[in-house]
Amino acid sequence: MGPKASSPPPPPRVYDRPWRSINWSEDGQNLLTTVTDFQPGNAEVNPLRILLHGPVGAGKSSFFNSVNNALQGRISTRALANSSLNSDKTFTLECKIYKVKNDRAGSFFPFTFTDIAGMDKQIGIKTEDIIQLLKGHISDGYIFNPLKPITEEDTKYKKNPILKDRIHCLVAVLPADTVSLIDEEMIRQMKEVREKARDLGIPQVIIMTKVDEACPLVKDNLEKIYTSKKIKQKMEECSIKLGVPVNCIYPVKNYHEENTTDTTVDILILDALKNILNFANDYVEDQVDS
Ligand SMILES: Nc1nc2c(ncn2[C@@H]2O[C@H](COP(=O)(O)OP(=O)(O)O)[C@@H](O)[C@H]2O)c(=O)[nH]1
Ligand SMILES: [Mg+2]
Repeated sequence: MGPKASSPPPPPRVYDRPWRSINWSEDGQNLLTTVTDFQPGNAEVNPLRILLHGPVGAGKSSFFNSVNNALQGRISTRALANSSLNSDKTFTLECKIYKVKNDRAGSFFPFTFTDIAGMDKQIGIKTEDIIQLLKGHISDGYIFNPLKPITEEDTKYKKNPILKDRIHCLVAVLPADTVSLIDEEMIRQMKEVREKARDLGIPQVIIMTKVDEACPLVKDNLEKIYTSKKIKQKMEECSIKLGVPVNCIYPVKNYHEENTTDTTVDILILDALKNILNFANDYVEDQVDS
């Protein structure tokens, strides 16, 4: 028997050098300090308001929980993450605002997350409702009714919102593993919200979740995230879908089944949070200047 014809080696799945630099051994503490010490530049706009939007199951609640875990240094479950994977129902249509407790200071961190139910053709929040939220018309506890348009008579409707009532950063949450499968109508709605935010000057970022599900190398070792070709490719896909530049996309792995916190997971979460806070703060300062 002669030698077997060898098939060409598979193309490498990693880049030689990471496309974003991170120091996995040192950045954790620095990031924690930066975020913990963060104070909005404008005392009248405290807390900064961050809106999470995206399809049901994208990992919005898990992202908030992950921020909470990274800042508390322990696992806690604040927002109810949906544990059923093929769930096609939203948990709630209530506009819920989440704060993170700052144990050291005995108070709350100067930002909030608004976690709304995913937009869904039948039962979710409509694009127009989200735009009202961006502009600051909707207070905490507002119950969205998909069958009934928002009315100015509702006690939770703010007729004349000011800068502090608005959303200061819009965060689109997309899952890396199934981004290709998200239905076109959902993407169209998300784009519409994003474009509206852009017209209002509100900064926008994408949190790309479930990097562990998208790339086995990353699942095995999260520190490989910025050298994985698969992850880069998924980020480009997210960028094209929503029209958000790649440098405003933060890939993360959320805490979802862990019992303890992990420095690498924390670093990615805190880095994303730090950037979101800086964008939100810049927006507020620009609005005051103009
Ligand atoms: N493997 C993995 N699963 C995740 C991640 N983020 C969220 N999940 C899971 O995805 C499901 C939906 O997450 P959830 O936060 O409820 O999504 P939401 O509907 O956008 O709030 C849950 O089962 C989570 O445990 C992640 O980064 N990696
Ligand atoms: Mg949720």
